[in-house]
Amino acid sequence: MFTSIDDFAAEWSQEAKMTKQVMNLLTDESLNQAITDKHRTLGKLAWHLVESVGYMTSLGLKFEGPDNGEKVSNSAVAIAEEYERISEAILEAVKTQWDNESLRVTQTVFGGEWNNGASLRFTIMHQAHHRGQMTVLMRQAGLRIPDLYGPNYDSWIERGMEPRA
Ligand code: NI
Repeated sequence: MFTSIDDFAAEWSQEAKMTKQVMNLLTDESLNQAITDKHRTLGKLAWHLVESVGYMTSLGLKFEGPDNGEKVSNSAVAIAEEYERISEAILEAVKTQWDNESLRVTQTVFGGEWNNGASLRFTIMHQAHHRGQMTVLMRQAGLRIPDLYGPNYDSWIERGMEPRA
């Protein structure tokens, strides 16, 4: 959990930057990539990262929610733009509407009692979880993936190194 708004702001900025890198590499065609037809497509996962931060309004934060999903969720560029907007909107909302004391306030979230600092931690972990799923589907769709927490297969090769199996 977070006990400091500044700590959240720093970490969210880093994480959102990585998510933007991923979103910016999506193509319209790749949005239909799925492991099986029973699972979420790459486009649905990307849109989920935009839409799901909307739950933070139930914590009392005020910011403009995602644009109509129907309209934008078929366009990789539109998803990336909407992600950029909403990721900045929630950062601004947390920085201006909460303080370090607010992070200790407990609220009911998804049926459990979470303090707001834990909700912010959840928001980051949830995003990292789905972003990881996205990179697998991107690979399957033939897209290049960015280095996130370390080099990937392609960047090992570009550096003249043996990719780690
Ligand atoms: Ni989710």
